[in-house]
Amino acid sequence: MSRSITLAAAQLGPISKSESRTSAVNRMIALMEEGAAKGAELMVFPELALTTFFPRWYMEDQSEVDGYFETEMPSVETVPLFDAAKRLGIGFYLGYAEKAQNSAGETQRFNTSILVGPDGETLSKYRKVHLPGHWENEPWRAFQHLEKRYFESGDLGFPVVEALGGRIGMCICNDRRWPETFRMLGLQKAELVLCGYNTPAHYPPAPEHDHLQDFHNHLVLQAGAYQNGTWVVGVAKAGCEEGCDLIGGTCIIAPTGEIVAQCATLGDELAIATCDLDRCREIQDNIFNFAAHRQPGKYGLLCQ
Ligand code: CDV
Repeated sequence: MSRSITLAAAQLGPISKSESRTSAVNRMIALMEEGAAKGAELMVFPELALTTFFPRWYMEDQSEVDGYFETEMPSVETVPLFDAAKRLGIGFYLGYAEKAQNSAGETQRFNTSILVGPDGETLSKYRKVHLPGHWENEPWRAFQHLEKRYFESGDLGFPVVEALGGRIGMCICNDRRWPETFRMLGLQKAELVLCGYNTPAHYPPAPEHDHLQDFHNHLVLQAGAYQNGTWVVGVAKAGCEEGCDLIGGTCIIAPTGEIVAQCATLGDELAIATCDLDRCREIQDNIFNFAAHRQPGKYGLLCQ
C-alpha cells in the first residue's frame, strides 16, 4: 500500500516592514484554508515568514533587531496559526527568527524553522546552519544581507523525524545550495525535505549571476532531491519587498528530481501535489543505494 501525503507549498508574496505579524499570520491561515479545501495535509511556509526580511538593513540598536525575533513559539500573534492547523487537521512548516536562552543562560539568536503536527504540537525544530552574507555594514550594496550579524549558525544539526507517515527533515534557504545539507538528511533516509527561502533576484557580490538565480534555485533543489532520493518542497517569499525583488519558483520535487508542481506568480499562492513517499525507494534502493554503492572509506579524510 502506498504512503501518500498531499503537500501544499505555500508561497508568500512580499511582507512590508510595516506589516504586522497578525496580518502575515492571517495570510497564512487563508492559504491553509485553501490548502485544506484541496486536501492538503501539510503546509510549507517560507523562511522568516512572520516579518519582512530584516537582514537587508543594517541596525546598530539591538532592541530594534530584537523586534523581529520571537521569544516564544507559539507567541500571542502566532497562536491563531496553530489553532487553524488544529481546526483543519493540517500540519505546517514555519520559518521565523528565534531568540532563545541556552543552558548557561546566554541569549542566542537563530534563523529557525519548526514542523508542527495536525494536533498543533511542535514535532521538530531546525536552526539554519549555512548563514549567508556578512557581518558589517557594506554601503556599496543596493541592500544588505546581514544574517551573519543577526544570527548564529544553528546548533541542532539536521534532524530527521518520523512524522505524518514519513521521515521528514528541514533546511532553510542558503542551506539548499550545500550538498552537505541534503546528504546529512539523505544519510538519515529522509523521504521529505522542507525548505523555505528568501532569495533576492540581485546578488550584489556577483551581479553577473543575477540572470541565474531562478535556475540555481531549481538546480540545487532538484539535485538534492535526486541525489538523496527524497521529495523536496522549496517555498519562496517572493515579489518586490521593500524595493528588493525576491525570486519565486516555489515548487514540489519528486525523488527523481522532477518538478511536479510549481507556483506561477510572485504572490500568495499554493502549489499542491500528492506525494507517494514510497517513490523514494525508486532512487534510494537503486542508483543512490548508499549501503551498496557509497564509498566513504575512499573519499579521503577531508570528505568523510
Ligand atoms: N536567505 C538566504 O539564505 N538567501 C541566500 C542569498 C543571500 C544567496 C540564498 O541562498 O538564497
